[in-house]
Amino acid sequence: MGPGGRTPRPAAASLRMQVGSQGLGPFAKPPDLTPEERMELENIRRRKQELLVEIQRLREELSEAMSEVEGLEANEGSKTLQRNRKMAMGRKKFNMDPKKGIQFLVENELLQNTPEEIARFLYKGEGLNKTAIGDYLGEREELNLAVLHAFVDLHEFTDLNLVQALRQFLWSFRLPGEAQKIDRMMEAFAQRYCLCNPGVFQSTDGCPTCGLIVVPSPPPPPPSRPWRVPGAGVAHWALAPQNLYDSIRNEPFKIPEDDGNDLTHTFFNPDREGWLLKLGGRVKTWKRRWFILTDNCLYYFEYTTDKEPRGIIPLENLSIREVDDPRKPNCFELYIPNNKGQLIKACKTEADGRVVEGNHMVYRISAPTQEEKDEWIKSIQAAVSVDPFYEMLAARKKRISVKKKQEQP
Ligand code: 4IP
Repeated sequence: MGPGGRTPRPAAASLRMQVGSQGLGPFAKPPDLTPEERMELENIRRRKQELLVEIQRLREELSEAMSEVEGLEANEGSKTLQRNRKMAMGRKKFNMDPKKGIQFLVENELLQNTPEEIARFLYKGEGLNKTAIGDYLGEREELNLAVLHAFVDLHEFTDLNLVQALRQFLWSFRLPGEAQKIDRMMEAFAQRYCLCNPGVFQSTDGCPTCGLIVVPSPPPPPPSRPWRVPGAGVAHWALAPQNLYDSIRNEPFKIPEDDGNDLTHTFFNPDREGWLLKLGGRVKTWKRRWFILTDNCLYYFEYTTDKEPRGIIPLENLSIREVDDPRKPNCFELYIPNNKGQLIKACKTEADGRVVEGNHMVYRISAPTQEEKDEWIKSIQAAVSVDPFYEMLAARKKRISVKKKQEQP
């Protein structure tokens, strides 16, 4: 028995019972408590009060942190937006006056003022007019000459025959009209071609580039005797006359013109575009294709100047992942999550012009650099996750949380 003849019981347990049965509100009838219990009750009330104050302080801190984060995000978002706007402005300026455009981009810290970086910017060519690129590369100033060489070095001509290499080169810009400029560019091309294909010519003089450029239509059938170019070394398969002849006959060597109707205009302002290597579906060959990401679809073309895409991959229901490939670097794949043997819905144009369904379980793609791979993955992920319903929900959620915060005392 305890004092007053009452059975002692643990104070906390007794309080829990009383709290449970009567509550401890200000108007609750004071229960019949021992002095220790009263003291403990007082302590609990004080502690409760302290906790409430602490909770309030934490709420305020949290809300401050949240608005700081939101502010930062909004700031980041507007910085990116501003940067993109300036970039678009720089491209427009470049298309009107290449030198001023580059100057603008450099001054606004959107481009580093080195021949390599400028060359990379021109080679990517996003939103740039190819005539303007050609004009810039043809200039005689020291910087332009260095950019020209860095630009040519970005082309990979290994194991291409001369016509294929020249086609690739001439599709990356429009050749200016001035003879001296053409000479400089062809000289740079010949140097690069010889470097990528050692042994094909003894010197760049032997590389008959200009001869090919002036060929307006398929040349006459080649003579049966071995083909010799003045100054050239031992005849090489890449220059076998039949090979060159066939290549030009199959696709006349026409230098593309800026007809104001190329893809830059048709696929206006795409999310991303650039050269990538794509692995075939059934037949596993790697093809270099010009990819354009726009409207939640990935289009690929043989040349940047093609009017029709070779293939179209709608990105709906697809996911993207990085993969290692033993043959190609910087690979990623488009795939169907939880795939049970389906093919990806896509279409492509066969060589005979028929449009058929694609044969891919996955699209394996290799980017030229790690950086470009990351950029493609980011852009495709962003394109895939843009769902109007999701966007609407997210906006609604945000509105509700802001309202709640405002209502809080
Ligand atoms: C082709 O190999 C190309 O890689 C095609 O790519 C590819 O079609 C074909 O895939 C593949 O057989 P060859 O040119 O060596 O025959 P592209 O159309 O870009 O030229 P995809 O569907 O990748 O476009 P299959 O699935 O048709 O075999």
